[in-house]
Amino acid sequence: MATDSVSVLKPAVPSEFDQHIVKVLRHRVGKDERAAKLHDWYTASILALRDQIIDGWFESTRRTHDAGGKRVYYLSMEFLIGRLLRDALSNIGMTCEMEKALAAHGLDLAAIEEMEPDAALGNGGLGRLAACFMESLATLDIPAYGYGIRYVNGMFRQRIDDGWQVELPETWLAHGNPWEFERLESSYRIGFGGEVVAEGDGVIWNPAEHVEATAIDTPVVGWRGKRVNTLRLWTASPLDPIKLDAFNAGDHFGALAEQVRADSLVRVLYPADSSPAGQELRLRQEYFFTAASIQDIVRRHVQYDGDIRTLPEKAAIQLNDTHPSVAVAELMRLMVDAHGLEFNEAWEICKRTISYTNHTLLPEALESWPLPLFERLLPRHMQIIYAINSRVLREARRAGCDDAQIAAISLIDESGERRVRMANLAFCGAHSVNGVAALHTELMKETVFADLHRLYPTRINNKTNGVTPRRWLQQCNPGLTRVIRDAIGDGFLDDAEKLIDLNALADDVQLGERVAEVKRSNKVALADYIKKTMGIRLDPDALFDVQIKRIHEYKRQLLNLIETVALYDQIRSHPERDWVPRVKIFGGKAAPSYHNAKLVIKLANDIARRVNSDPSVGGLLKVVFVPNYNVSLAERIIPAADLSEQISTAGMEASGTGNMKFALNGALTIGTLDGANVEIKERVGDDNIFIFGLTADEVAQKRADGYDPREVIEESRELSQALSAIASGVFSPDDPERYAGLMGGIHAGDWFMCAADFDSYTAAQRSVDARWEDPVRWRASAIRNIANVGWFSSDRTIAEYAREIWKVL
Ligand code: 26V
Repeated sequence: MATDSVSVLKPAVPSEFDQHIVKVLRHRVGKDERAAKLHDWYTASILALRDQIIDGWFESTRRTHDAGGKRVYYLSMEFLIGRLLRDALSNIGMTCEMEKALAAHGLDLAAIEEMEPDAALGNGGLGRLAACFMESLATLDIPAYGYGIRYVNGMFRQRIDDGWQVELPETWLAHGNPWEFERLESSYRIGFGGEVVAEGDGVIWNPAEHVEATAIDTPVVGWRGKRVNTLRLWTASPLDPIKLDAFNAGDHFGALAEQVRADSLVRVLYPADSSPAGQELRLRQEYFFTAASIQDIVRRHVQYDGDIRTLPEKAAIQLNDTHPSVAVAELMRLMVDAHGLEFNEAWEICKRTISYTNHTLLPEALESWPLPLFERLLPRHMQIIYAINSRVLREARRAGCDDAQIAAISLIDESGERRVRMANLAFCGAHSVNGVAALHTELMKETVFADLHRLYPTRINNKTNGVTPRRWLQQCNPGLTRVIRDAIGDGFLDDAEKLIDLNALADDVQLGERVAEVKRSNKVALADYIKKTMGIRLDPDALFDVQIKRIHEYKRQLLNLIETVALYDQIRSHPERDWVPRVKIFGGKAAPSYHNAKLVIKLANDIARRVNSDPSVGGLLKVVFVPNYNVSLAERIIPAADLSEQISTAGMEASGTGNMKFALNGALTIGTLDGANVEIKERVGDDNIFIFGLTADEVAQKRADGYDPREVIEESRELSQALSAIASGVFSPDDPERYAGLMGGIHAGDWFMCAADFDSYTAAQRSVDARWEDPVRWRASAIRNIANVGWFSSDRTIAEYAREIWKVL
């Protein structure tokens, strides 16, 4: 039988594609079939596939050029792409062909796929959103460029040593990157520092230093290969790689200083999504990639159109958060200094071209730069920002703003050491400012941007986030995709909202069984992986309860852990009860400098060690912290989840996108009314989601009223027991004081409302148990989740941006 199946796959005559792979292997990789290692085949496969993609790429560019169409430019410090092979194969419809071609050489596509390193050029949600958007832009046939930085070291690799996070550099480029093309002809000089001098009517900026930005392009294939867009990442090199005179004089390091300075710009992704990295290098990175991108956009436009004034008709520039907000000043600088436009005219063109997305309201996360640093690094931009500010503040005064309102609107924060506010700069320089979920957008209007919103009441709008159903359903969960196709046909592959047809079948017991079978086999696959990599054995029939995301206090992994301890305690005290067997799965990275987040990781591991080795819970509870959570792990874990934990303190998670991926894969959500959870609830229906806890308004009210967590803790026996167990060292006998501070924080102020929401959370967990005990209802709920979250496709999100902001659809 086995021989038969191989002979079916092994064609007598090699396919054209197979021949092409072999040719590539020989001529471009430089190996013959007999000498080739798995990695050589991996490189050859991607290069051969890339050859198939390139023609579509040229064709897409030509089409846009001929049509004189408007292009979208998505500027983002982060693109969290993950792997590309399966995505490109599946979108271009060549998965089977590749499988057959590789099988002809005794190779397995899945093994080849595993060789690809994750392109982890992002921290989390914001970067992954940019990656989903790139795919949807190509899918919707919208001409677009993504602009970012080609970091040599992306997100760090996380190792867990004795329960503690250790950060290691990730060298994703170590074996080359077969996807990319270096574009030496697309290079720009980027200046820093120096001075601004008057010249004729205008001024010129004489930077003290320069680096060269060079484009490196990666093709992005849309669904069914309709369009191939470009992800253009910048790398840096010195104008003068070695100062020979210095070298010859014996100063070998000094001779290479410029090389080192350039390298450092693209060396690492800042891993802090816990507080904006205030370092000069970060501002240099921001200006470096923004200036290169804006210059590239302007050059392309002027080359084809001849007139900078028509830029808004041909280019829509979207700023992914404030990291590229210096684009406002750079575009103004090019128009005024290089193209001789009058300031006011340039300002109107700038606003019509640029739009800005806000991704967080947390005040400590809003970027601002010390004014002296900004002025030293970007003296001309500082002047331009002052000029913009004076216009905006005069406008505000005319509109009747008082001093407090003027101070809030100002691009310069004058409250302490003076700082440049990047969010205000982006807000003022853009015609559209959007939030990423309905609740988030309303809170933007009421909180951080209240005064700017009063001045420009039509600027803020909402674009609820989405995720690409290709990667997050079809590719990561082929089993479920097959079941859905059998149930409702293929329409949902092209339009995720057609999943809605599953509603009519939600109570179909047979469909429920098929969905459950797929879920179980995904759980078996995950359990195998965890057994192999961590040595922990999981019961695939237990409820897989998953919280995977960056570790952050507002995301409340701690609430989940406290509940885990309480549950552990309950199981031990009442072994006679019918407990639902649970596996609590955690994963996520902590910013290296974020002390409490790192402590939460240690706590998860301490609890896991204790619980997993306690025979008295007898397999009813297992706790796993999966190391090095990344896109590829998400693709394994999400299809295997029964329960999705989306439990942030209400008002603090702008949207969340993991929440959408889980629901799309048939997990039920336990969550607060925060971010996009609110809209998920509206769509899946109250009966198919477990909502608990304070609302955003209640959180704000409670904080204003002077909330005292001690009262809540005293009233809840379960909570106080769990807190004191953790605080007294039950899980850290080697260092009983380890969690005293963390638990003290809950008693002292409980900013994130873990205590306040605890009882409501445990109650919701017990209703999860009750639903699990009724598999028919659980499955019907899972189907209703899948059916109703097609709206959270990034195709829908991008179509909204395209119609309402960019005006390209
Ligand atoms: C920064 C900080 C700094 C200080 C304290 C907390 C905090 C939290 C997050 C950040 C990063 C801000 C930008 C960001 O990554 N936002 C995420 O964007 C996603 C895509 O829109 C969205 O789904 C997440 O809810 C949002 O946190």
